[in-house]
Amino acid sequence: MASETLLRIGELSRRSGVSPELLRAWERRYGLLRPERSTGGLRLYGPTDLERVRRMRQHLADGLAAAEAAALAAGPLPAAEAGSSVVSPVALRRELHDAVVAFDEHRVQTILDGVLAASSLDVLLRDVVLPFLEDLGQGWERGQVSIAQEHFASSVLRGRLLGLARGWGHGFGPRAVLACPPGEYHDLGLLAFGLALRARGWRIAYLGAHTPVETVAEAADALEPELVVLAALDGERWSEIAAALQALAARHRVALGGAGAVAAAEAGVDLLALPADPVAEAERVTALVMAAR
Ligand code: B12
Repeated sequence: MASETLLRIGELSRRSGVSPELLRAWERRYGLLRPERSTGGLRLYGPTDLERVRRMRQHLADGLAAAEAAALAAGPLPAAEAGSSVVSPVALRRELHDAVVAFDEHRVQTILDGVLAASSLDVLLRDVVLPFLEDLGQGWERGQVSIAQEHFASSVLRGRLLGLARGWGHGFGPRAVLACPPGEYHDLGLLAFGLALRARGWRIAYLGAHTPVETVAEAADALEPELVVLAALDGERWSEIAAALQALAARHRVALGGAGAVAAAEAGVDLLALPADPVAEAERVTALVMAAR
């Protein structure tokens, strides 16, 4: 197996939410995990191990005794669960779609676990989650996806992204303050942007949806971030807050993200626009800020 798909125990613990001590105990007692060894003798775990841990947790949550849960979790995995490194993003999005229309949260998490185990966060965001959300919106427009299914999908994905965001305020990298302007509740793109920045070493202060500009300004004055980003899908959001945004931009480096960003200039707000996908824009602003440092 390619070494980049193998995880050390700390990373397996982070991705699965199970402590390293408990992972070792499950490996020792039940043979749940089957790590490979690095040349230095370190245990390295693959996507199948991650999937077994996830199944173990699920069986325990369903009330099974540990030995029974481990016997089931260590059994053979269905082909699609045994690692997704050979599955295309299009196929994964189709699988996600099927899981969502069946309201199968467990399955959604399994697919995302597989992507994370087999590739990177950038791939998860850029090639799977964000295009999946767009497809979902189109399905909803065509009447193939119900509002309930759409809300279910965005809630599960939002929860998962926030889980991945745990601890993103720590560290020593450049700091970003992220928010959506008043009236804007679509924050998944902004969340993805925060994660992509975090993967590039940033510290994130996330204020989320529907945030007054004055509140963003308070946070920015307190934190002195390298970058403040407001994101909106709707280009109408800027005109009412144009003056407050310009005042903020006089004190901090401010950029606008999301599909609405390009309309800001028409509303008299002349700020750096980040209209492309969150991963590409995270790469761009990281280069900008690093060059300015
Ligand atoms: C999930 C969703 C919701 C969720 C949002 C949950 C959440 N916490 O984000 C909920 C249920 C709350 C919701 C509510 C509404 N929604 Co809605 N929603 C969607 C859906 C299905 C996905 C949105 C999404 O996250 N897409 C993923 C993003 C990342 O993709 P994107 O917006 O195309 O962004 C691209 C780039 O702009 C960039 N990007 C996006 N954000 C950012 C941020 C930064 C910093 C950067 C750098 C880049 C970046 O990345 C993307 C990939 O390139 C879309 C369908 C769609 N086609 O997008 C409808 C959609 C956006 N919603 C729509 C509507 C109409 C609404 C409601 C008005 C419905 C209602 N009647 O209540 C409300 C409005 C709420 C509000 N005032 O904001 C319309 C918007 C039409 C329009 N252009 O104005 C859409 C397009 C559905 C449709 N086809 O009609 N929605």
